[in-house]
Amino acid sequence: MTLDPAAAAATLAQARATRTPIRAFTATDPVLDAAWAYATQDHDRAARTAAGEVTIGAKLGLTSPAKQARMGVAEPVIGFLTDAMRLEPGAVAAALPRWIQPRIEPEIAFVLGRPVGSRITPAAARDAVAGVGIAAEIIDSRYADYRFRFADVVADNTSGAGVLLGDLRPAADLPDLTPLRCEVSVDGEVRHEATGAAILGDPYAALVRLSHHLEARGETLPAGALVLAGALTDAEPLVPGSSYRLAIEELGTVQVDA
Ligand code: OOG
Ligand code: MG
Repeated sequence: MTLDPAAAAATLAQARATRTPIRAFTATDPVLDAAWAYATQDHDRAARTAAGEVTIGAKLGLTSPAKQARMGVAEPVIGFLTDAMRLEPGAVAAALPRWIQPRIEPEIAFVLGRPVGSRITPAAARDAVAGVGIAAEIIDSRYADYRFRFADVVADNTSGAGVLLGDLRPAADLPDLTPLRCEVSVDGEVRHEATGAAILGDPYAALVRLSHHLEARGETLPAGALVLAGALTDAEPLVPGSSYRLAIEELGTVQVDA
């Protein structure tokens, strides 16, 4: 019998609470599929909601070639964001002990201007966004050494751990996000570069993809919800004492001292 999603979610919650990484579920049960994975993620979300966390939006992951190649999973994944994941850049150093193996990665963030719950076109995706900005996502896989397959990482809420949001700009001011250059520096040295096109050819394509997911699940994100389109580049480990500068042309920077 396939592993019970509720049991898997409890195992992941325990790993998170005790900062003890676990082995990927697919290592012993290779047939675990997307339905199992999202069911497990839903249990995690229900437990967090019961504990008082509020869903504030959604995140896509593995939407860029850099991330897909590095993580060995070539299929985008979708997770949820809660208010407890929002962090100010100055709070990261103090938060480090709560994570297992945190990494930081540059993202394009959207704030919805209208609800999204059914399939939309790329043009409608642009129209649905009120604000666009840079975000730094902190990921923290609950699987040892980030070794996972598609079903594992979805079950683990796509490694979600924290979100730092930069300033927002009106989306109407930036109709084309594909040429915007992104740069990630660690201690003043450039480590990663990409452009907006790294995200599925166009960051708005991530919102289109999310709309398909929401429709299939009968879920709607309200106006004001936050959406992360997925990292443009590979992530960097958060090392205590190091400083990180994530910049996207026209969108600004997020600076973090770990
Ligand atoms: C999975 C999470 C991927 C992204 O932006 O690509 C992700 C991982 O890399 O552990 O959030
Ligand atoms: Mg990410």
